[in-house]
Amino acid sequence: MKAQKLLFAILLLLLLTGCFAKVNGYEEVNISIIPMPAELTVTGGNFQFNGHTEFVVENQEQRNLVEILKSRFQKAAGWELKISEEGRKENFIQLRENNTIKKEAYKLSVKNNRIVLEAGSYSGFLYGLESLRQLLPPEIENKEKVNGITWQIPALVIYDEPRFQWRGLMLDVSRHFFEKDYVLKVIDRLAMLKMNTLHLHLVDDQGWRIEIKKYPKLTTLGGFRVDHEDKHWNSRPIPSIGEEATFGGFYTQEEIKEIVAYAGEKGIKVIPEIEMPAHVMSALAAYPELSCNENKMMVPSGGVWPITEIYCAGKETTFEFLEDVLLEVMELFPSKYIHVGGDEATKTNWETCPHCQKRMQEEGLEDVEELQSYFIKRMEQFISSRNRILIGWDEILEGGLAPGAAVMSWRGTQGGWEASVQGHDVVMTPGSHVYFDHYQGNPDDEPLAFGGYTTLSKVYEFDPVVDSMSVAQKKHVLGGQANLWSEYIPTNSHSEYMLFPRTAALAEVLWTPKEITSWEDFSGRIKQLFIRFDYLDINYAKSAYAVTTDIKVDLQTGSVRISLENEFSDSVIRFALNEEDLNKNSTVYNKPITISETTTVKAGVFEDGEMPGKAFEKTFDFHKGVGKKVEYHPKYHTSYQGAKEVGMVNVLRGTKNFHDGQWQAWLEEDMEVIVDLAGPTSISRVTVGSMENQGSGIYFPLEVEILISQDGKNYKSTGKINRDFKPNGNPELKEFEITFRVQETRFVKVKIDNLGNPPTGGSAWLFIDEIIIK
Ligand code: TNX
Repeated sequence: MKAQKLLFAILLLLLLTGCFAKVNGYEEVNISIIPMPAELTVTGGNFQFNGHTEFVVENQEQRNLVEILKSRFQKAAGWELKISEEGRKENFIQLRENNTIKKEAYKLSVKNNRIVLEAGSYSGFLYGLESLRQLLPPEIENKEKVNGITWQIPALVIYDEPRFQWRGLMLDVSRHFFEKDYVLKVIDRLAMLKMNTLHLHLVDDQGWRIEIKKYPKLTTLGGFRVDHEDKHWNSRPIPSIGEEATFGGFYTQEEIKEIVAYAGEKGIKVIPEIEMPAHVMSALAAYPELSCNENKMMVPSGGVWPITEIYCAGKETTFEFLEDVLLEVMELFPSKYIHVGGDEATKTNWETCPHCQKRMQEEGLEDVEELQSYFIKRMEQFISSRNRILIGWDEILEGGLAPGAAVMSWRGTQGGWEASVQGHDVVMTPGSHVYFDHYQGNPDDEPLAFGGYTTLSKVYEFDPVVDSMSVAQKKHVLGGQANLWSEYIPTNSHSEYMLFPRTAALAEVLWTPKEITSWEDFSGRIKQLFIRFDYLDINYAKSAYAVTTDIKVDLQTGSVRISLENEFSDSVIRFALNEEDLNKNSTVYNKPITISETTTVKAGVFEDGEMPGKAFEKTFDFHKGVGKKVEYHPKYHTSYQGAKEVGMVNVLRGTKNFHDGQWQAWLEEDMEVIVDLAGPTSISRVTVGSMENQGSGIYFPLEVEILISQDGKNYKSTGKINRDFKPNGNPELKEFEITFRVQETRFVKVKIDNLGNPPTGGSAWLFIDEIIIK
């Protein structure tokens, strides 16, 4: 590490003095490994591969391991490299077992005439070979022979080991089913990034995905639903009993074995998740007797909320069923951890079910939370009696955590924090940083997603260890994991798009020592990885190239300053205004653009004359209210303050991402806003922007009224718009526009009626941005 820091300092010095050709006497090298190795020292010179390079191995296992490279050279260089067990003098790659090296760690030494890879474990060798692969030119990923490549790598020494032992990804294969072959592909990509855990979410309301021999209906009935894929997830009709269910699929036990074995070869453990007691309507559709009311139901085709149809916690048969299922599951998955879900159960049925009530009495349980805790504790006893460890979502803390259980913290890191205080192991998967079902760029430019906003750089900020943890607590943090929930992800290519490149950022923060992680450095390396992704036909997102804006309103002059930003640290942004074309010769952005009239801004990140991402284009609608004083009755909610006092009049419009920092919101309350135009002003139109996202409790207004006044005391109405509540599954933006004959006025009052209490219960959010006065 020290050597690396020194090297870095020298590099920086050379960069500053304008001399970059040689480093410490050695040729400049371009090393781009993700995740960044823990310690790396460039020693000068190169190792050059040729058709006579040999692999030198000690045993059959190593023979299999070197296939990672051998097969690539075969395709991309057209060489059939030999593997032998006899030593050579030069031009070889030797694998050498060294039991003093920690599990998962490796040492790689590249000299001019030889490469030696030492490790003490299977995965250590794998990771060393993956690093070698990334040291080679990206063309090594090509499926066909590439001519004219010098297959050489810089001489260096790497000592590498992971920061965390749990480097995971969860695939939700229930909401949408993904065929075995796709799962195998994901495994390859995880291995390339030195990830070691694949968590399969095999059960949820919308589909049971693993064959269980003792309960065949789980998959024949529970694996399929009525096809409503053409509709938004949250507006799919509830299927009637007997409707034809054709959409779905499941893994046979043979396929599961194949997945587990394949993953094992790549150093990846597969953790099965069998949800309980909620998220199991697919099981109840097959075996209704496992629920409290025994209602007949179908597998739902889309969103269900709240989840009240859950397993009965009173009947013994529920536990017998689950134990049988888990026995088959444990037979198939050798993993130490068995995930039992445990999240989001609405336990209203338990409150009235005679079986559950009887159980609570007999066990002396105070409430249904304690009944859930009883449920999980019982499963924990069963699982630990089989020498496995139960892991569940952080809800399993409620009502008391089972003694040997580990916790997966998803509602932030708090659950993990609490569990670690109690001495339990935790895996951090906070929605804020590693929910890959969230948007990775501006929602207007992205495929429909669950919500949220988790950019590449945000993932890079993820740290499973919370600063406020004690040393003892930190020891309980096994690592971190990203979750790809698939409500909105119906295809393989869409799944890839959500996974990459974010999984690369995740891999680095879970592997690389925190002190040497650097977003600036990663920004450069990830672009090199993109070249590999291209060769591998990975449908990765280019969202990180998007241009975003930051707007400042100058309250003195009423002008607006638009800053253009891009999350990569070294980007060149070019821009064009109004009618001008945006191209590689457009003006390079270097300071904020000031506007004082309606202006269209086009911008993009350019690299080598190309624009890898999407072009940004937005018309900033300059209007008479911009930068004017705004009075609120009542004030916006503290959770959604937008751009505060200028939020309604800063020309920047809220997007479908309700966390985008533009929206101001009111919960259940009506709102009244007064804009003071600072002097008599002629106006004839007021437009109010709003959003609906019923899945998240956000509803369009019931009424919008515009009133004007000269003195700020006496107001007269210029018009209003009324609108009835309508169920709407899609997030939607809408403008409420009121026009009237030209009026001279100083104060504009906007009065909005909030829906208040939606028919589905709870309180309605009212989201407004912006008030456009013309
Ligand atoms: C919450 S995270 C869930 C999932 C959803 C996800 C969508 C968790 C344990 N439960 O059922 O798919 O949010 O982001």
